[in-house]
Amino acid sequence: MNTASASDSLRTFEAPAGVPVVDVDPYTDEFLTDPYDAHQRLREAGPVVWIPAYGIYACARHDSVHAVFNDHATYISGAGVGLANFNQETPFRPKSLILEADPPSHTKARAILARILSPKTVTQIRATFTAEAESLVDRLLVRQAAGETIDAVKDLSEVYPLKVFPDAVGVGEANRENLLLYGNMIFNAFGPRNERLQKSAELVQPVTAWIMAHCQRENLLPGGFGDLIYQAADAGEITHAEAPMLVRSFLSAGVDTTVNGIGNAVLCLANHPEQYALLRADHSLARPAFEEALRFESAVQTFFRTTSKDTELFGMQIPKDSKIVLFLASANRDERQWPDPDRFDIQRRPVGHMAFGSGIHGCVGQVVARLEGEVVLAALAKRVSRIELLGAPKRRLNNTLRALASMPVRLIPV
Ligand code: 4IA
Repeated sequence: MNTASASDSLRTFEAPAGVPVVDVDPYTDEFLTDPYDAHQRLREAGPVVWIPAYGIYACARHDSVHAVFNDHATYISGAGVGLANFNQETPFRPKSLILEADPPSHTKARAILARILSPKTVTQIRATFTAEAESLVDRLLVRQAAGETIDAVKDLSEVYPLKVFPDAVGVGEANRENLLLYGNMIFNAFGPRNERLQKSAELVQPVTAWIMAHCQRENLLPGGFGDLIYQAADAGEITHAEAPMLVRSFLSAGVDTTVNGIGNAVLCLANHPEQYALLRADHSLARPAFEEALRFESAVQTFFRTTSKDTELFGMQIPKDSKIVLFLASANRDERQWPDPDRFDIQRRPVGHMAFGSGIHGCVGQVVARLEGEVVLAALAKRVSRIELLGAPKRRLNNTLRALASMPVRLIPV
């Protein structure tokens, strides 16, 4: 039912009485390339609307996105957080023990991941993450001085998370790029079964065995985040069969998100040189600048919930087992929430943005994600006086991620 794709263009789903209809397809190239006008249309139509092409409810305002995220008993995750309804179709992979789960099982998995990805962990890894960011930017400047053109995606925003995060998890150096192929497929799979998903699934096929192998204890270095999961299994908190599944969550959620969070942030700063100048003048703006970039160009654009019962949301009746898409990136540009929302302003403190979600499923890795973003922007601020785009950045269209394929730049050294 809900797997209708743009190719079924003649087929639409009849709107429930009283719910405003917005006739958009959030999965076309046009929408994904520049979603912001369509987001505004969705917000204008009301807090809860109907998208006939997929037969789904949608929330695009900050208040309605927040309300759904914060009522996890009514709006569940266990039926999947993408378009597919796992009550009606088989998940494409075994369900995540944390993402696609509800209390009480979610609570147990969450507690373990939250302990591993804690503020205390950040204090332990901060020096290493900072040093890696600084040495990467140094190496880029050396290569550039030798005549190379630097690509801020291929050479920076992909390289940095692929170094520090698998190091922290305890994944060996070889073939880490597989994690990017895997992430691209996972995030496409939250959308419809369109050509974009098919292509990424074909590309990931040969690396699936590598991913699954790196969820196993024997392929995880002692003391890393992955090993800590197995230690939790040794302590009886989860079973040894559950451990590789929680490691899989690190490998699914921990790379493509920060790759694009950092890529989007660098692009925002390149596009807004006066904001980069502010960062240059005050390096303590690195963290708020990353936060504002998350608001302005949210790496994760959409997530779904499924109703566990008949309910009412902002006056709209929603039947049990309905899918609701939440436009996080639209909530983050809602003029009802943010003054001048289309202005990228690193001095804004965008507390309450939805880029990490909200409520019991709010990003469990956010302290590590923020650390990565902060130290990369701070390393640039120290060594680079200006970031010049050498050509139009290219997007990597993905059903869920606001992703970049390439961004040729000149980094003007200090
Ligand atoms: C998982 C929301 C996104 C970052 C995410 C993707 C996959 C998983 C969790 C979160 O596999 O558990």
